[in-house]
Amino acid sequence: MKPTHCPPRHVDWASGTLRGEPLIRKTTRLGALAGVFADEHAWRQGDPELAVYTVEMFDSPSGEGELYTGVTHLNPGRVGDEFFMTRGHFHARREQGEVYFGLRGEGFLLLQDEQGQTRLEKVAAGSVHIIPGNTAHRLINTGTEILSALAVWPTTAGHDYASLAGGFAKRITTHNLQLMAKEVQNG
Ligand code: PAN
Ligand code: ZN
Repeated sequence: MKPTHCPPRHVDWASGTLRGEPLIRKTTRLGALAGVFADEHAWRQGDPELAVYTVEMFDSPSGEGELYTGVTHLNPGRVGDEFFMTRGHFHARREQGEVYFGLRGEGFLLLQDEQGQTRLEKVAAGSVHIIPGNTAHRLINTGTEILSALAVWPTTAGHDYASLAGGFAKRITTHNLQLMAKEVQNG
């Protein structure tokens, strides 16, 4: 007897494009990222409608034990001398972790614990990033192409953006074509 099967959902590994239902898509534009970039003047000069990143994810049942799967597509670009990045967050359920997989482009995953200690992991096609619980996370695109990363996380994790409203303790900028990492206080 032939095995019966359900058609699976699908990810195109090269581009991160997801196929399958139900799919949710959300684009975050420059105008929504108030307070995220250090150079407020440069941020105000930018086009508020400019797409910075899009998250595509398979919707999942909410509830303990369920998982979301989604891809973040982070465009290349800068605000002043700082690279485009996601807003970044702790999970509302602090103890819950997440796994990111680099698909294309190049950049960093910035991790920060509750004591404010930061660390950077290089993101590129094939990189695997195990984000422990109690750790805030932000993607930064330091390349010239779209940075795409697949993520899997508990549907109960939620997002706590407010705890880092003052900013992460590290910023990645460019100066004379050189990448710079700068430790900062209160963003
Ligand atoms: C990701 C992020 C996604 C967008 O799916 O939500 O990269 O970043 P912000 O939520 O910080 O805007 C994730 O980490 N989910 O938990
Ligand atoms: Zn997360």
